[in-house]
Amino acid sequence: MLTDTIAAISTSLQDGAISIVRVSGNEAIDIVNQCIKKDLNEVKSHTITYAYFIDPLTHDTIDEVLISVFKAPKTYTTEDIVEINCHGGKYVTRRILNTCLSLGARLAEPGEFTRRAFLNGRIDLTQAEAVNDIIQAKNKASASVAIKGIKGSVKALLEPLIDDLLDIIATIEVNIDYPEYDDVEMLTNDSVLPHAKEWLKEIENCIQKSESGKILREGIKTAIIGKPNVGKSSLLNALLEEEKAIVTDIAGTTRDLVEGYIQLNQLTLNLIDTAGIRETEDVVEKIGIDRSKKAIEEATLVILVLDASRPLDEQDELLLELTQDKKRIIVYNKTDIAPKEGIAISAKNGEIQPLLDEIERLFAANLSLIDEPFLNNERQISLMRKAMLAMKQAIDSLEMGMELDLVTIDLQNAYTSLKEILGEVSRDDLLDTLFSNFCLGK
Ligand SMILES: Nc1nc2c(ncn2[C@@H]2O[C@H](COP(=O)(O)OP(=O)(O)OP(=O)(O)O)[C@@H](O)[C@H]2O)c(=O)[nH]1
Ligand SMILES: [Mg+2]
Repeated sequence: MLTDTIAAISTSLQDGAISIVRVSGNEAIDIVNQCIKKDLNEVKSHTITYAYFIDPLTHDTIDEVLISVFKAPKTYTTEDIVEINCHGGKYVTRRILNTCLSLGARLAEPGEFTRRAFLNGRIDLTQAEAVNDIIQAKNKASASVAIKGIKGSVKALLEPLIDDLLDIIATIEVNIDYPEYDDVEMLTNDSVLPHAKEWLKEIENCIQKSESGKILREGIKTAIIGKPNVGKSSLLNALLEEEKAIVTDIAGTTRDLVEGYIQLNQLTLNLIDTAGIRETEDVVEKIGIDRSKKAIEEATLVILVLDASRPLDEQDELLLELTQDKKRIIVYNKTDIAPKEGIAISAKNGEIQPLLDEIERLFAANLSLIDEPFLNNERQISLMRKAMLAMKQAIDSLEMGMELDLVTIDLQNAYTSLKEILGEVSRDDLLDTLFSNFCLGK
């Protein structure tokens, strides 16, 4: 599969100033050579050549193009790559692609260029993932994590651990296989145990940081809750600075979840306005309330809105109780008509700064993590958790005085999980799923 030449449109397919058709593989230069009056074999690598792109069958001139030539091995895929920059019309771009296909290139699958970069060993799997992350990045934090990922931050983070582990595993194996070999240190449970404990600490620390980093990248799931009419929808609108949710003085206005997202400096909030929670006979409202309860469960942050102009009642108390184990902010709304101590806002007048300050304060610790290396996605984190379990198992076995040749099985498992993060042990079906999320031409 890796020997054929692939082609795809690498820019998004709409009329624009420039589009790029990318061709990668052994035949890339020969294929494009058939469409221009110049010889790309003669041009220096990593240079741009001006040409007319001609359909070799009909001899029609299709477009005036700039052709970038990247000769193996220092290229994105490590193969020869030719990129044709054409005028960005859909018709012309497609025609250039189709000409390359008719000359023997195969249409690339989504992510196939990056997959080749990985399979050809130029990047590890976490770097390949980061390529997709940078395309998907919605805020400064996710973009900055992604670019670090592309530079190989995860590999740099894991390599010392992987090397140490391998070192001990190898030594144990030598001890077992060549007991007479006295050049190599003789390990015992007591000498391995402190290492294993240290590794476990590093692994746990890494998981914890990675979880906190996830919030920065993906945004904070924030549910606005409160009993009917306290001003939840007004608050959502004030946060979004638009009249997204309907606001009335009728209790039970919001019956479904209304969503929106905002950017607070470096934090992204994925907001959900919920139906006011109270006991009700109304079927539609009941469904809305069930959803609100679910929204509380799923939220990372709960903003509990209380009405400052009315005394707290048992519904407020119930909500205070329902949310007590969540990361939450209790705000008093309508303080324009009833001043109040605490986080006091007036959603109606757009006076919500105290709430914004509190959100930033709550997540300051996450923000300070931004410059530290951590794992970049659920796939990586769950493999790290596997490594953690294996390491705990190893520690248990060591403490129970099991033979070292049994303990190495756990150490090996931890080692394999770490290698799997980098894609050095990988399964084809997993790779298929991973790369199918990529854009065409990437
Ligand atoms: N004075 C004052 N009135 C407010 C404020 N915020 C909201 N209101 C009013 O309170 C009423 C209810 O506001 P909503 O935003 O619809 O309240 P809600 O919590 O979404 O209500 P439900 O969707 O029914 O649960 C409306 O009449 C708003 O104009 C505020 O800060 N001050
Ligand atoms: Mg509402």
